[in-house]
Amino acid sequence: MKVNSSKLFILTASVAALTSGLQSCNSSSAGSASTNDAASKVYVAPGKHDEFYNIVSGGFNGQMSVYGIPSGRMFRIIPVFSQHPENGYGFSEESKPMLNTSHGFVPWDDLHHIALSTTNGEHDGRWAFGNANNTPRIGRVSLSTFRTEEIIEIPNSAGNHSSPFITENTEYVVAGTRFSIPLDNSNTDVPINTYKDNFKGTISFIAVDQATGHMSIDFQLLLPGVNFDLARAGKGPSKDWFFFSCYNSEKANTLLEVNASAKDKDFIMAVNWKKAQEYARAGKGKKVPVKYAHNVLDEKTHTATSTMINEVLTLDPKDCPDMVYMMPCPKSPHGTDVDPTGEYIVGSGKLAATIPVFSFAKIQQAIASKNFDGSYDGIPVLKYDAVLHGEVQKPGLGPLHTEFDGKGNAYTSFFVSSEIVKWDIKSLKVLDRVPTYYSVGHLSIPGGPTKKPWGKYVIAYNKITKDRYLPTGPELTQSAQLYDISGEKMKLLLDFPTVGEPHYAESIPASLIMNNSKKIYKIEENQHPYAAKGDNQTKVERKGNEVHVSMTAVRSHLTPDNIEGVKLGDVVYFHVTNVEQDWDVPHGFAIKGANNSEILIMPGETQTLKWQPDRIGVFPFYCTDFCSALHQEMQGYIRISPAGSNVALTYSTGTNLPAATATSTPATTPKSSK
Ligand code: K7E
Ligand code: CUA
Repeated sequence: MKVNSSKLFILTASVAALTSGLQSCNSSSAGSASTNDAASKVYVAPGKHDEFYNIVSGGFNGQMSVYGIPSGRMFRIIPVFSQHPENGYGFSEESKPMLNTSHGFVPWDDLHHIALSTTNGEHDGRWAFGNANNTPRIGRVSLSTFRTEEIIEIPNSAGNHSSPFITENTEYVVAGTRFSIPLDNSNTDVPINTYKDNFKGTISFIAVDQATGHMSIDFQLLLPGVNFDLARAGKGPSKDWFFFSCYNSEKANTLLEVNASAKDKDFIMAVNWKKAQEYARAGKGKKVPVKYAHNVLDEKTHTATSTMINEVLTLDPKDCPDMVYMMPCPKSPHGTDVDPTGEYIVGSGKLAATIPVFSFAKIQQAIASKNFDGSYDGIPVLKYDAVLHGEVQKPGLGPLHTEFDGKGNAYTSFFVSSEIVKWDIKSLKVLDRVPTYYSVGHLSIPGGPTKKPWGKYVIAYNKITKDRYLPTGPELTQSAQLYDISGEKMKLLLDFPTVGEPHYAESIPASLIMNNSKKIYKIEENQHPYAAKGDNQTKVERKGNEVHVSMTAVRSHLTPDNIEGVKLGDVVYFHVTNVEQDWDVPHGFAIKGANNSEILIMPGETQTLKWQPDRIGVFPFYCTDFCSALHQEMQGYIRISPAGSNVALTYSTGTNLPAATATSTPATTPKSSK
């Protein structure tokens, strides 16, 4: 049968009309402004890899998460400041010390900002830093293991929001307080309304060891009682400087919504950190007593240790001339961002009608010629007009953050007007704007904060999703949106849901990370004191009321898998070593009634689950990770006898002993220990 070609045309056309009709009714909300070829631009075929890793802060889930760009597929959650029952982080004996602080064990925090390490201002793929906003801490994640390796607490701080931001060669990670407070070693029991007299802000400079990544607080700056919001290091010509946005220059301690919005201008604070470092070395600082925890994971023992530190070096700008300057910035600035050349510093005044752009060259001239507009708490204030490159006029409402594409363009997020605006850094002309759905907070361009942005995409991290996804009750998913920025006009390509509340994120080419990705821990390097590197090293030992089980896990059994002679009142430590040496073969371990979680043990690693039996009986334990066809057989029992029982401590695998009737007779063939 021959089909009339004109009929075929009509049929095709009507299908097309129907399809486009469906699309537009799907997007009743202000629009799916996505382009026709959007799908192909984000499609990563099965088995193919994404071009970028996207490391995203989790906000109130205290974690980081890892996505692929352009697909928006999520690969991993990395627990940093929050316990994670999925893999036992913060529940296993080895990882618990990571969450120790001067306030004791703090198993949650609010992680807002990611900083990927750089060398010479370019991504190097070594580490990702993240901040704990609530109980001030900085965490460092290895981009080889995708695990949290270190957490350092920040003393004299409250609301660690202006963090973590890094210098060009990751010499320092900075951490600035959002809340000013009476300092830890002062009289802290003061009326809140003595804020102006008794409250101080601090910025901590945390040195990073280039070989190990280990962090130590080098010095702290003692600063006026403002709220530090965000920060960026300079780069290139400005590499010795750091820029911090401050709000509440009014120093209000109540109803900040009104009282911290009174002044027309707040500040961006410019700090010459090289000079600060020199002052610190020259003994200009003062050591003050504080208390903070420093927690480090040892790769060989797979165990974290927590050390309390009792002192910090503080620098007062009064004793250190030419170190700190204030630049007036309209009005309650949120983000402060430095362009890839290091010459332009963008302030995003949440309540301002313009975006001010400062010139580093002009800042240097103004300092040299002492072009000051008085001082703020003894810190020289530079004249606004003297340091201003210019203002972007009528950019939008509620500017928050700015990123750069390396081609002379800036992209600013606007919370109130729900859009991203592209503008030219030199001419300050607005070039393009696209809506976001809805109320964008941070935005991220791959390499955006570095000297060499990779460009190509901008990702919006939105605060509100409303009708964008299938509803899930009152609590809706958080969301990111991917835009193509390779052309003159920005084009929406994809919405993808995120976990937690995403604030800042960074993207890095996959090639800078994937080849260094760790596959296994070498069993011969395992120095865990309870490691069993083979079935012949497994054992059960009693130390008073502690019972230590050194157990192995291999496809598909746990050794030992029958344990007897444990009594009510004992505390049992299951030290499980995964003796596999193959990539992607984790084993898990869980026991009935445990008050913590399961644990996941990677090949070559030892992890410990503590278990306190609460009743007499026989308790099953099993592997929680479907590791082989006989995974379901990967299980065992532990028998708990009454406190005074004389059941001997025995353990076995495969011998089906001790005798079923015995309560007091020691087993004959199984290994026993005293
Ligand atoms: Cu979300 Cu960086 Cu805490 Cu702006 S901050 S959005
Ligand atoms: Cu091991 Cu399942």
